[in-house]
Amino acid sequence: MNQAQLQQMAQVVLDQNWNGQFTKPAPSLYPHQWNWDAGFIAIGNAYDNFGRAMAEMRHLFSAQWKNGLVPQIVFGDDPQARYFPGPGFWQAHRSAQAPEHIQTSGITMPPVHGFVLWKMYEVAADKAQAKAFLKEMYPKVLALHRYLYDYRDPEEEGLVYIRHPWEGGTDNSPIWDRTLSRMQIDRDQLPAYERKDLQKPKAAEHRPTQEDYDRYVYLVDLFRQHDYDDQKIYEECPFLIQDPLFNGILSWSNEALIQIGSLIGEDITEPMQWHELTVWSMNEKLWDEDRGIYNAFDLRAGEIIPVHTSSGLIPLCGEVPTQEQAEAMLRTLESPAFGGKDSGILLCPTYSMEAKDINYKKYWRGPVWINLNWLLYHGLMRYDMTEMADRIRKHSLELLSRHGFYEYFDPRRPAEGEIGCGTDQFSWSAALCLDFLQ
Ligand code: 9YW
Repeated sequence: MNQAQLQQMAQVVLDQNWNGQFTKPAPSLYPHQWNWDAGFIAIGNAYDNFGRAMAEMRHLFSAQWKNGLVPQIVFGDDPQARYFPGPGFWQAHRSAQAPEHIQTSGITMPPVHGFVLWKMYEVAADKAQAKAFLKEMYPKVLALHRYLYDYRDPEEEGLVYIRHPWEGGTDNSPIWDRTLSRMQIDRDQLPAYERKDLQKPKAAEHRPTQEDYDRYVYLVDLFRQHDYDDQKIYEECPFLIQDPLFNGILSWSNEALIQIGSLIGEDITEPMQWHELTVWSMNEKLWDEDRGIYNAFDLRAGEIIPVHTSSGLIPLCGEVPTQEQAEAMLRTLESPAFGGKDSGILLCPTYSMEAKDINYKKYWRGPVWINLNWLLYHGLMRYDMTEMADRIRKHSLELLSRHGFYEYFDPRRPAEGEIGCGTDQFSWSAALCLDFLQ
């Protein structure tokens, strides 16, 4: 398939998943608007459909909570939509902070919006229109970051915690295993629930387990019992994790807020302070000198989580590491753990291939995800590591053009069995393909 054909097919996926208000991440599995998906999708649309990219971001931020939180899911009104947990389970209206006119979940997601807006501006054909859009959105993204620093950084370290695996965007990442396993769940005490994500038996095998879902549900139930009060949740929640992917993305978006604020003549004192503190703390607290990667930190247990996943390499995109640290990260990427050099695998597995429990088909526990590849690509480019960046781009395009716009991929190029996994027609795979093709 040539580039023009691939581009056209990616566009078809985005068109088909657009419902007039927002782009569904996938036609049936994910029928609502998801937070970080919306950002990646807006980047893909910015090239040929700037109006839709703006509409996507406006729809997401129309559901921003009064305290600044931008929800993980904004629910659409399609009565056919089948997804658990729906608005009735979240009961976000228990919080006085939730918007009245639209239904949302009660958690957030990695704050991609700052760099998404900057990227949209960079590619915009009509700069005056794009600048006006930045002016409109800047205070909203600023309010989101302010929420994160005010409510999710209790020790004022500049490191934001997530309180649910879904907030991290990497639902069943091995990073969470230990924290989740400490949670003793009494199934009789859990609210009754029915999963809707197991309709397709093959894909169902790769999805998070029942034990995972019990814990996801337990946490949502805890949040709603506390009416989504951040302070009370902080006091009670067994899952409080400072994740390098979330904080690396936050750093990139802080930087973008500084760029945007400077361009439109806004005060940039806050993003400058945030940026400095977050970068400093990530290097002080999360950097693993021996292994050349960033770790996560379990705030509840007070301990480092030394689990080797590609999330620990994402801080490259926020220019968190020094040149020397970045070179150590490149060596990590080239090592047998991630197979970046001549190993024959497709980059980049999400979990160390040296881990005993890597599973190349299981969601966030091994497979390649296009959004993480895209973040890594940009991170490497920031340090002029063009050879590895190009390899990641090339591998991403090989996967997409040979196998389709799947949700995630088996990196081993297996002769038998599926390489494309999860749902197909996955929006961010198509959107970021369009960006990779530019
Ligand atoms: C779920 C929509 C979302 C992504 C997440 C991904 C998955 C939802 O789908 O979570 O029900 O599993 O893990 O990152 O935003 O694409």
